Amino acid sequence: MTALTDYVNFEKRGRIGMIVVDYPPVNALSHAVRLGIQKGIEAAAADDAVKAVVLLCKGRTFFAGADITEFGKPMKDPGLREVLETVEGSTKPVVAALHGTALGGGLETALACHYRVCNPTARVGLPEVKLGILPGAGGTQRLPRVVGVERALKMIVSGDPILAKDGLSDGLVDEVVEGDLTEGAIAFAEKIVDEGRPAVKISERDEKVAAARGKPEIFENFRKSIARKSRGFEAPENCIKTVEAAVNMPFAEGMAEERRLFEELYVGQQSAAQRYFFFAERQAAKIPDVPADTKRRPIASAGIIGAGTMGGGIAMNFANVGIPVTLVEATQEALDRGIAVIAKNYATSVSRGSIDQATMDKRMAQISGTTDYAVLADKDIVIEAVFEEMGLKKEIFGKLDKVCKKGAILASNTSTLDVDEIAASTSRPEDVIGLHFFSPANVMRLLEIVRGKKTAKDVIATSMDLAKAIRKVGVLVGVCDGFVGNRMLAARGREAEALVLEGAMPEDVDRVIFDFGFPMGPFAMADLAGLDVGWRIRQGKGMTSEVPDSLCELGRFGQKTGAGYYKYEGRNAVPDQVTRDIVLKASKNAGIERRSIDDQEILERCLFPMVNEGAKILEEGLAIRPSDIDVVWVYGYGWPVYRGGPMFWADSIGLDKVVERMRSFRDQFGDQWEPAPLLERLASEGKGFKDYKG
Ligand code: 3H9
Repeated sequence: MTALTDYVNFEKRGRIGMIVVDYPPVNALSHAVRLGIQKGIEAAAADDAVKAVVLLCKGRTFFAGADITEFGKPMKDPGLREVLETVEGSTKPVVAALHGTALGGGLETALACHYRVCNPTARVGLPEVKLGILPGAGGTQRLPRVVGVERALKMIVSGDPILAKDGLSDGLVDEVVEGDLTEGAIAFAEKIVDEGRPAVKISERDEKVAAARGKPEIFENFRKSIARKSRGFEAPENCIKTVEAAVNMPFAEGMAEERRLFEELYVGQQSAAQRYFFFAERQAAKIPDVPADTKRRPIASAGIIGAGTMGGGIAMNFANVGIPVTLVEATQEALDRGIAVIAKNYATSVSRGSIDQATMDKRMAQISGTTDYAVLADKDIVIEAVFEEMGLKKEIFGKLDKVCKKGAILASNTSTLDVDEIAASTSRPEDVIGLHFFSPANVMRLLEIVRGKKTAKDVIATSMDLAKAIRKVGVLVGVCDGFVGNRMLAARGREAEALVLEGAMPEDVDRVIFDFGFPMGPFAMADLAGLDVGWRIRQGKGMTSEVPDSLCELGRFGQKTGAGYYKYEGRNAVPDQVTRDIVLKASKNAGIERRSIDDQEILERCLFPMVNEGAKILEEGLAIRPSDIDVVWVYGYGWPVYRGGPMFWADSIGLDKVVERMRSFRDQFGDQWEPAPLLERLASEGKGFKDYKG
């Protein structure tokens, strides 16, 4: 065995040379790894006894891609493109042995090899688009030559991986190894040598790209099919252009075009934001005072109180990953209704082809229902998902305290209420935590995990793991009104309403927020959530807000009643004269002379209060880091990931500029615009939230 670099060794097994990479945790293609691969190919070339080469990785995966931590710094030679040129240029056949997830530069490396074998669970994909870039080491030119243009487009533009073995018939892999992968790869290499098979270069294949030549409609149709989903993103269009280049240009020119389009994205703001977000998401899982090795409580069964929209959606998350879940309702009728809604949701997925009937049946079989709390006695976790009323929640937690076994996690899906007060209605506040799901709970990725004053560390650690297990992204937050997400949303909502009183119409505000990249603006969102919810909360607090109150008094509760701020033609929101009249009257009643408000002011007045509220949340220690707030907003509210999140976005503007604008708004509109001390301080020191250390 020869060490080529710190992480790459060269070994020989008879006629087969082996380049063995071991760079935990995911064998990212860092400088030392790239150099090692290159040296390995050179070592094989120099050794007459070596007739073929196997490239394999130790640990949990084949290369997971380029080393993202090297991005944004000067790239040290050799670059991945050069290394892969060396690999493909080897006259001795190179066999890649795939396991785990061969992603991005990892799959590109495999495609530069002359043959590929995999184990049955290996997955391959080009997820670069999710980082705001495109595969920049030949992936866009080689993949279409293997799997065909349409399939390659789908893989490159969605970034979603596929099972490697599903590419067997296309030659994406040449053999699936059922037993030991290393032995299987060596045996395959031996076979190639025995049969005298050549070093096959994918770059020299033309058949599959030629099939799409002269058919621009393939690309036009594809563009149309992704238009809605890719709105605002720059990378998907560049990805498509690279595949067009693969079809219309010789390989070398296509590679140059790939490089040009890659560079264009790589130096852009969107890619900086998306790369930041990649690490932000992973960072959120780390809780400074909860050690990584904290012993978890086992979660093998769950109970949900309330089979309404939230309860049903939450139950689906458990059923989807095979955890049996029991719904508890006050009446049999409500229970039947709730379970019927779940069945209908799954049936829709079946009719859309996203799951098959057998999967639906398997998931439904995990879901049971009862009206009897006693059934909760043996559940590992119980999540309360009834409506937002403290009295009711306390009563339920009192009951759970009596019924649930020792060590069970007692969670509330509250979106605003004081988790400590709820916990105090039990004799075991250390077992109580907030698990705030976002609607629709079976779809939205965010889970705000609300830590009470007494919540035990193992309950926190278990909840963070649970989030991952049910395919959510958990963010730990502290107790305050609305927690992180809804508290910042309220700040935006207040200003949106003020803008409407001053001169904008709801559709003006919504358009600006939509164009910024959100899926919808605050008023369309309020219509979707139901205006009656806020109305009831205001009534409870003795508060009024003329425009939404007037809409509710007319029975306009939003989409579900066919009208709210907008009237609805199907799901289409149409601006409505009734709303306009209410708005004009409200302005008049408030003694406001309406004025024309430009888009920039709308944007800043909606989003700067969120940044300010975020700063206060950090000061109060209710979020661990600014990037956690960004994760909440991207996964919970559809903040466009290509703008990183509110805190990253504020940094990208410059906090000094944000503060300056806020001061001018303060002079115009009052003290609610006073910048938070943390924001002031960072701005005056020329820093950003990125420099905040808690
Ligand atoms: C690319 O390839 C560009 C080329 O086309 C062109 C070049 C010219 N680099 O996610 P996990 C870290 S772009 C550096 O928690 P899992 C991650 O931060 C790349 N670090 O594990 C974390 O660190 P920590 C295209 C990376 O099991 C740790 O590894 N490839 C990289 O849930 C564990 O990660 C991608 O976009 C990386 N490439 O999931 C793939 N990847 O422990 C990105 C991970 O300090 N990676 N880390 O928090 C993934 O999708 C997942 O990590 C993976 C494992 C599925 C591999």
